[in-house]
Amino acid sequence: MTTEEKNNISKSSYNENNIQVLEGLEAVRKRPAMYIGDVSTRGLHHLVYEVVDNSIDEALAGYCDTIDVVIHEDNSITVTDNGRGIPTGMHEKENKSALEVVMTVLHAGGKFDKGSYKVSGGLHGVGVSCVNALSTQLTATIHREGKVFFQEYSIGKPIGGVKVIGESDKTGTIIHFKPDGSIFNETVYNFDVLSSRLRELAFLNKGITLTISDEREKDDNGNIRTKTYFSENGLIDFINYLDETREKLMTDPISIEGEKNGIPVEIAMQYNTSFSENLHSYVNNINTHEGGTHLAGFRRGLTRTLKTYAEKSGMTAKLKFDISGDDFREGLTAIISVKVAEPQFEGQTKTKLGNSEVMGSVDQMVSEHLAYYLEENPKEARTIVNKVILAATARHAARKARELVQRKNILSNTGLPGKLADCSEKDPALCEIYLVEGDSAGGTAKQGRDRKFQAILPLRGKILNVEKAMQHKIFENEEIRNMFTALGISIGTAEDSKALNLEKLRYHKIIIMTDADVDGSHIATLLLTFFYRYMKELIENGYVYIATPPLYLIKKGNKERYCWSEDERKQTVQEFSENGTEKGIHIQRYKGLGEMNADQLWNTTMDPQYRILRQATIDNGAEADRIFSMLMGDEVPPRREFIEQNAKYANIDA
Ligand code: 0RA
Repeated sequence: MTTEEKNNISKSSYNENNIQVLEGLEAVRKRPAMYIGDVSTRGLHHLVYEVVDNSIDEALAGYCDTIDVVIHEDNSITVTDNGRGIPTGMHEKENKSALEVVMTVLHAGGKFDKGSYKVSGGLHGVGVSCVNALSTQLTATIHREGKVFFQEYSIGKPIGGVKVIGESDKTGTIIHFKPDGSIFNETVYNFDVLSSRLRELAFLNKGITLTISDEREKDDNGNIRTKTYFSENGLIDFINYLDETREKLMTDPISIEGEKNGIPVEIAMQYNTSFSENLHSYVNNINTHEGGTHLAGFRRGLTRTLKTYAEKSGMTAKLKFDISGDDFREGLTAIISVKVAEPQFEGQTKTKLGNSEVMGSVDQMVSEHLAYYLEENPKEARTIVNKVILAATARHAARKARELVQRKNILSNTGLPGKLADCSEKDPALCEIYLVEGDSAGGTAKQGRDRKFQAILPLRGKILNVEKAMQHKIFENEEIRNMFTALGISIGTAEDSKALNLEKLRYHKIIIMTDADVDGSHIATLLLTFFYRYMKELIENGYVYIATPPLYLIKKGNKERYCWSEDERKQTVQEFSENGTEKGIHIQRYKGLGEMNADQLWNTTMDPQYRILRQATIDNGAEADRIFSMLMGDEVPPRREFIEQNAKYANIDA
């Protein structure tokens, strides 16, 4: 169904009788993925965002400054705000209370809000009625006009009318809902995922206090896990947060804020000594992963303004080669946030802004404000231009190195790396490649694999830390070149990674297999960082996985069992114990892949029937970016703290 068709349904259901109204929400239950993306953990979390977005709208309208989210023990959710409260009076057209209309009619959310246009509103902007349709139970409690109003619903249908259940001197809306387990295949909420979205919302909407608490997690004193987010300076704070472990080139980020041709534009940017570009763009608080016209406008304005300034300053007069657009963004961290009344989202994941009018607005905003900033801050301006010259010089060297490598490859005419043990199957959709730590484990994997569809590429020791290396070093690195060649993707720049030629990709499962120890997980992180920076599309398309070798083999007599966690180990030991004694139980801790023979490795880690693969996903691009730069950067304390707090990858939810 197209957006237009969806709008038609909502329009007709809005104007016509009850039966059609119910049909609207039936459609949501029939095809939930159409409305909230999917019915996996992503869709589950989406329900919370949908409700919170309504409160954010109320805050953006100027009536609300506090939003609380609670995860309850049964994985139901409460969202509370101190806004005006959803109106409860009679809605004439529908002949029922406005509250009931908001809660039961598709897309009815902003219908009464005449003055301000609705800017927030979830990835799909479907409204709280969708959440209602997909919940076994939902209650709305409204503090308004001195009273407390209440209505309850089940799978989108009201159970009784709106009741007055008390008096109140406050205003606000409290929505409590329990996602329907017959719709969602995952019903357990992840604190970190919600928490990081609320943090993002706090940065994107300064002045709002957002709190999340998790009643499932209590400390020894019975205190529940809670986090509160508030940002006074918005995007400037966001940039400082993202660049916490990077070495900054300016004392304060550049901040651009205003409205152009009726489009509110907010930008903050900072240069650092790293070599990567970290642009994050938002439309109506939604992360536009695939970019679009606002990002294009930013790039244009930035390039033109900096180029003009650099030429005028004479600093680039002696350069013997051209400066490319990319050079202006090396080591740049920037957030672009725009508000668009009727956004058109395009692209594979509907996260690319299509509205052409936005390009000019952002371009003009950047040009005007940045030109002014450069004139007013000559010291910072010189620093930026010097960074751009450095980037251009390095890129020039990198291109030479790359050309040399590619020429060598053509001359040697091998095609695939010598260390690759390829599979016989040719259909990429059926092929897997294991990237294995070390030649010895690589050898075992070669023996253990199913050579029909599993290829093995052993990697020697630690691969290059791409966070800290200049590009030409990356292209000269043999392990990295082998990976590109084996995957069938030509070596490109970080910029190219946004347009990888996935048709040439030779395997649709790329499986990182490292030892189950600290070094192993460091190598896995290095590889994930590499994919994140240079082949992000592979992660976005769900092609990247982490293998999980077992931690223990427990034997007693002829019984044996592999265990993947401490809990499993304890449970197995208990099970194998006889008369309360652990005598005769043998526990082997697998520290490395090398301790397993080929059969064991196949049985536990490579056989599709039994292995556990963890798929690498990016939930929150900005947060992933910060975490990678922290994990791979120079500062030890934040890294140690992160590793201590997170057993594995938090938002890079591998
Ligand atoms: C429509 C009109 C008015 C408030 C809201 C909607 C509203 C919706 C939500 C959803 C979550 N929290 C909310 N808070 C407010 C205001 C009508 C008026 O008082 O004039």
